[in-house]
Amino acid sequence: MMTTTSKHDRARARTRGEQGVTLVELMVAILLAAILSAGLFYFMSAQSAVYQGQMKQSRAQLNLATTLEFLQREIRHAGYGLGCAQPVVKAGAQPLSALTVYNNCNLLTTNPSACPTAGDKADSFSVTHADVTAGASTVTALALAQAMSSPTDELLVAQKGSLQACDRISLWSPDSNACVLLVATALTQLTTGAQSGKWKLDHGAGCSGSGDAYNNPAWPSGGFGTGAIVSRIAPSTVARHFAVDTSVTPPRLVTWTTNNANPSADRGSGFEVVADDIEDMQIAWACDANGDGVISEGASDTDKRSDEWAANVAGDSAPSCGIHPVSSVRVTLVARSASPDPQFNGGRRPAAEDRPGAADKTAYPNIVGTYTRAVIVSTVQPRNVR
Ligand SMILES: [Ca+2]
Ligand SMILES: [Ca+2]
Ligand SMILES: [Ca+2]
Repeated sequence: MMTTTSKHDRARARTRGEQGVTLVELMVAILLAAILSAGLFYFMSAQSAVYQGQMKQSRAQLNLATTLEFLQREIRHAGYGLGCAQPVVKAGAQPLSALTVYNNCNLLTTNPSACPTAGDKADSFSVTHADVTAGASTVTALALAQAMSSPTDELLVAQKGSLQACDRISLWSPDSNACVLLVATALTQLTTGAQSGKWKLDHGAGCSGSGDAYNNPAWPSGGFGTGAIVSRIAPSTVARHFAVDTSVTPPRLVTWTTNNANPSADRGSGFEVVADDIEDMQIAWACDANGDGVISEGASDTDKRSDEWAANVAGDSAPSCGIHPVSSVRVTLVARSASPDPQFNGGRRPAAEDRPGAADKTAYPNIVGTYTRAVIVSTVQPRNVR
């Protein structure tokens, strides 16, 4: 009896649909679960992309900070041990300048004499300073015994002091603050004539070719008068060059040393990488050209073309510093992620100084997505560029 009743109840329950689920119910449940899972997955992957982007950004910023610190130290030391009161900062090339800015010129690949004077590419720069461990104690000051109105005039000093052939020397006029750097290729004591007893410092070819590279400096218009200071430069000085290597992907900041007038032709044993993933380096420099105690910078592009900063706007011309020293150098570095983010398509290299920005799709048309970037700007006061 019990068995009969139980079977009857189960049959009745099935008939009323009070137990189990139908196929339609099951499909609806699966569909809802799929929609929820997709939403969750989308949310998680979006969070992951944000996280990855933030990681790229912070890596780029760390890279920039350490790179900039290194460059600041090099620029602050520029001129140390040169014995020159005003080592040169300019757009052209001169071996052993304390600090030389090559605007829109890649020293890795371009002879500085062929550098354009205006443009929109990464800048390069060179610094020269004595090796700190070797010290600058070898600077020996002598006085010019007769005026030199041109570089081909004889260079005479009353004593030769500790000078030796092939020493590098600087010639500095305290009156005009003019300064040039030369190599004394030979020393000879004169035995006849009015200048008998004086020492003649040859400054032409010789000394394993280095004289050829050095001894053709741009001569100041007023020349050097009698009494101008002749200093022996610390022997460990060597010019160090910095440029963005764009021949690799991603671009990187590299450095190498040579005193050759064309650093691109002499990279010695190659170059060293200062930092990976550096897309742009821009250098602007300033002096108090009007001597009012303030370095002025224009607010508008038009004003920037006539202010006391050089290379801070497209189409700029350098201020006439005269006897006023270059007292500020502004470095801008742009770091770029090593790989583009496929989910990000609005990337641009930001504008910096005289270089306009550019969309990734213009600069790198074949990439999928665009890059993450970080920018750092810092102004450095060179200590020995007086
Ligand atoms: Ca520039
Ligand atoms: Ca001023
Ligand atoms: Ca300017």
